[in-house]
Amino acid sequence: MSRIIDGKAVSAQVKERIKAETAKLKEQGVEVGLAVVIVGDDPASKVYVRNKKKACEEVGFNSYEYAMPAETTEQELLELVNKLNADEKVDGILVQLPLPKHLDDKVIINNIRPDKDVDAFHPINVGHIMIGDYSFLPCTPAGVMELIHSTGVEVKGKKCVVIGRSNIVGKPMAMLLLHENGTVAICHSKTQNLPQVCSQADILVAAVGKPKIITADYIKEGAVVIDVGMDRDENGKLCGDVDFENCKDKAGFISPVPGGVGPMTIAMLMQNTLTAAKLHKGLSGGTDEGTSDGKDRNVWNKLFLHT
Ligand code: BQF
Repeated sequence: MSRIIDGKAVSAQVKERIKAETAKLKEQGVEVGLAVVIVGDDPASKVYVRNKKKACEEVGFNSYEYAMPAETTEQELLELVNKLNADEKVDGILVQLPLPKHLDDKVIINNIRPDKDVDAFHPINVGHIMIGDYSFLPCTPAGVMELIHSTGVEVKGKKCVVIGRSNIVGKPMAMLLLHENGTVAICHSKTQNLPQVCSQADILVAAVGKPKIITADYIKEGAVVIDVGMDRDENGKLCGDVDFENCKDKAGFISPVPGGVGPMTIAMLMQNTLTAAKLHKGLSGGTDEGTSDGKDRNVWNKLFLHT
């Protein structure tokens, strides 16, 4: 029998904590600002940007939206980024990806000030994550870690399999699991015997980008299954990489799509923006009182500073 992991509920708790802290900062005259830049009119990107703006309102941040036309040139976008880099009201800068084809993500990301890079995509921040010494969390992987923590299952010593090796999800995901002393394998399109490898995992994180390809034969009885997919099924309906109905009775815990990882990604973005504001105002990164369930997870304690 499996328990369904409620990403909406966990994200609401995280946002409540951020909201309370933001209100306290406001009493001290400190405000928190996030700039959200969107280029073009990709419908999915527009939804994501709306979700981020709404979350800012919920927690009490100022949000500044910059909607640029699809024809925006690299120079124009870099000018905006430089303006935001210099703007003291802006603690975090988020450039919504993917960008239109004529724009190079890498060039844009490399020009965001690392201390405002709340997506943690700048090579400086990627390096910090690799080393395990960082202030900005990789949003989606950090959200996955929070969902795993919410199950009460400890990562230490467990077999963890991450399917997908993107710079945004798979690679940093593996690092976070490793920092918590998991034994981690990263699988991808060239992996041989994928179902057999996955079915050994105590913790399985699917970030493939193919609808419902993970079926019960990939799952170890009782495993924690986290679905990062944002796919469309044959009817055009939003679904994940995991065939939820097929897997839910075999998994011990399973996250749904929607309402699993997605809301957590947004909550972690809020967390990073708060961290950026505190760093900019010379306040500490937070208290060091440990995680929400009081368990010591070395690196995590330093990073994600629950009160
Ligand atoms: C939910 C994203 C792929 C590529 C670029 C809540 C979001 C999604 C789902 C959301 C995502 C996915 C975001 C749900 C932001 C997550 O209720 O299940 C929130 O807004 N996300 C993004 O900004 O860029 C992406 C996925």
